[in-house]
Amino acid sequence: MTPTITAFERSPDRGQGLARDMRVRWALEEVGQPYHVRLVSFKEMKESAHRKLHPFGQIPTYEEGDLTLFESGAIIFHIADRHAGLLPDDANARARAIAWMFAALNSVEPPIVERSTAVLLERDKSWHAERLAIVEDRVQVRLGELSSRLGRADWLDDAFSAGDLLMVTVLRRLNGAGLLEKYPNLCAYIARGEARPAYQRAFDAQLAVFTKLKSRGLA
Ligand SMILES: N[C@@H](CCC(=O)N[C@@H](CS)C(=O)NCC(=O)O)C(=O)O
Repeated sequence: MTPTITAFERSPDRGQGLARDMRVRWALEEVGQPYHVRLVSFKEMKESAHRKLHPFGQIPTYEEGDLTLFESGAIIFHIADRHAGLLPDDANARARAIAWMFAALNSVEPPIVERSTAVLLERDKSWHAERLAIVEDRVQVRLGELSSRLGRADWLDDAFSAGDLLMVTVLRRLNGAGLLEKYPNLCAYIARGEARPAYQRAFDAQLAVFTKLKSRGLA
C-alpha cells in the first residue's frame, strides 16, 4: 500500500528542505518506497480532522492502510523497520543505529530548536542577545562532542543508517547560523548526506511545492 504523508502547503523555509517532512521523504526515497503527499495549511493543521492524525496539530504524519503515525522519528523507524536499507541486519549494529536516531532527536536537535526559537520568536525581547549567546553555547557543546565522535569517519557507525539520516537533517537546521563552520568534518558529513541520490530526490520534491506556489504568484 502506498503511504501518504503530510507536508506544509506553504513551508516557512521556502523549500530549503528544513521542514520535517523532508526526513520522511528522504527515508522513503532511500528504501525505494513511492508515497503520496497531502499538503496542509497552518489552519488545517490545527483542525480536528488533522488532529486525529497528529495530536499536536503538526506535520509530518504518515498513513498506511490502518496505520497512522506522527513524530518524524517514529515514522522513520517504522520505514526502516519494514524495508531494507536504513538499519543494519546485525542486531548490535542495528541497536547502535537506533541509538543514533535517538541521539539526533533527543540530544542534538533540542538545543538547535531552542536556538531557532530564540532567533525567530524572541528577537524583540530585551534579553534576546544574552539568551541567544547561552543557547548557542549549548549548541556548540553538542557540535564539538559530535565532531569528536565522528572524527574522520564517513558515517556515525560504519554504514549509512537512519541515525545518519536524522542527524544530517537535524544539523541542516543550523544552515546560515555560522556555527557549523568550526567543524569541517560535520560540514563534510552533511554534504555527504546531501549528495545521496535519495536525498536529492526528496529535496527536489519538497522544493517543487514551493516553486509551484511561486509560479502562481502565491509565495
Ligand atoms: N517532534 C516532531 C516535531 C514536528 C514539528 O515541529 N513540525 C513542524 C514542522 S517541521 C510543524 O508542524 N510546525 C507547525 C506548528 O507547530 O504549528 C517531529 O519530529 O515530527
